[in-house]
Amino acid sequence: MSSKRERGLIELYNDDPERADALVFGRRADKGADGVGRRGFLKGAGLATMGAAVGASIPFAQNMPSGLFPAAMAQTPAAGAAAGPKVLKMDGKADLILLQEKPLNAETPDHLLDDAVTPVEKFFIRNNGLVPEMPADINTWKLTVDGEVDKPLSLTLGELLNRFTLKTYRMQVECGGNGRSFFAPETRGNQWGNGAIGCAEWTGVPLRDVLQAAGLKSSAVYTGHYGADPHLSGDPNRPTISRGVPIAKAMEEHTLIAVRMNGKPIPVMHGAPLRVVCPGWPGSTSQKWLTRIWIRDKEHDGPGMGGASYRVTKVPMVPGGKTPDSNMKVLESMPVRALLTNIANGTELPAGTREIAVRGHAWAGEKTVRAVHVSVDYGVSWNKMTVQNPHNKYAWQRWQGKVAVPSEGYYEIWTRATDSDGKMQPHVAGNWNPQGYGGNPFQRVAVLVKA
Ligand SMILES: Nc1nc2c(c(=O)[nH]1)N[C@H]1C(S)=C(S)[C@@H](COP(=O)(O)O)O[C@H]1N2
Ligand SMILES: [Mo]
Repeated sequence: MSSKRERGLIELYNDDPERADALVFGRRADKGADGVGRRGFLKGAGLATMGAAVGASIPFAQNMPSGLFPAAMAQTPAAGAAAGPKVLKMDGKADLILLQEKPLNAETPDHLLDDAVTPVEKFFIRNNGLVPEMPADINTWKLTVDGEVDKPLSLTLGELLNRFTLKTYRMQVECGGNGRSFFAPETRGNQWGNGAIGCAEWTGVPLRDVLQAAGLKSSAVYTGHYGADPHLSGDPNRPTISRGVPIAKAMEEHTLIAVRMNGKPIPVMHGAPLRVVCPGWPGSTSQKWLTRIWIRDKEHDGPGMGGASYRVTKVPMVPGGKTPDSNMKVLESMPVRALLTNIANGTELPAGTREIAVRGHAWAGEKTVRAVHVSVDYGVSWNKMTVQNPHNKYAWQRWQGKVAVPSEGYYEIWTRATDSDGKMQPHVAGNWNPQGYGGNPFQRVAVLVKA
């Protein structure tokens, strides 16, 4: 029995997503991995029903593109919602969205990314294998540098710290699969929203200082990174993931062998005691639990370097189709993205609200962010925000501003960044590729201005 009481759409979705789908779409929407309907088509009658379900008007309904799936029903529910995605329950971690238990994968809800420096508790987790055991004496941890070098190195953690000078930079680490859930047709892998990103303060030895000490041969082309994390199969001889970067990227001053995260030893979950931080590139190049850097005379070919792994197309392919291996290339710089971080999806704003203060972060892989625009009328008009310079290269940038709303009702705040080359976030994830990398459609946050 439905009560006489008017129920909000968001509340309805949290309580009974199937009924809400049926009400709005007149049928069941397809189910995402989390069991919450995500892809449906809102048609004329549905739009009217949705307005009724919201219990308020949709002031810019006439601008809503047909087929638009309302952001209020997207993966990230309002904070504290009864239903919806699973929440990670782990000591020392905030309520991250749990995508997979084994291996452990959890992303940060957009609205928890408001800190200039992401605290460890809010930093996303992306594991391909198991978390390694730490030795009783962490100082016995060894790092080997071998391959195309004149003097192979084998250094304990203590030796590394004694021999080299530490540098600290604020730098984002973003999973190559961030935004994967926005691809249609769906691609395989964890269905990340926008939250496989964090910007921490990393302290470490520049990788180039270590490579210079080892002496790169003229045949050195690429790095190959290895970590101590056991493979899911339990086979001790099988590396979990081993990616690398061209020597030029490895020699950049910001590419670190990090020992501290936000001023403290790196937590086990984030790669203690040593990890690579290769900023601006897919997070998979930032090897955790680092034990070896193998200098290669060709592009590295460890697990995660071939096929559809961390690779995108050279020439666009038919979404959902097939493409030859020769059309695939390694994904390098991550694309531009902005997030509104001060208002959670599904927030109800007090009656009488006519102006909304908005702020968040924006970043663009190896590039910087030139502009951030916000729309509350489904993209008909865009308001320019102010964007601060990065704290240092590879640190995300703070943006902020205000947007006006003419009346009560349901709005979507759309946030879109433009990088230093003039590239803008698209409306929908483009450049479809089999494993869904580099999806960066602009972010949408639903709000309700109460009557
Ligand atoms: N050894 C090892 N390093 C790894 C991984 C892994 O599974 N094993 N995952 C990579 C991927 S895909 C990402 S996105 C980042 C995630 O870093 P985080 O868990 O500290 O957020 O670590 C990278 N480094
Ligand atoms: Mo990743």
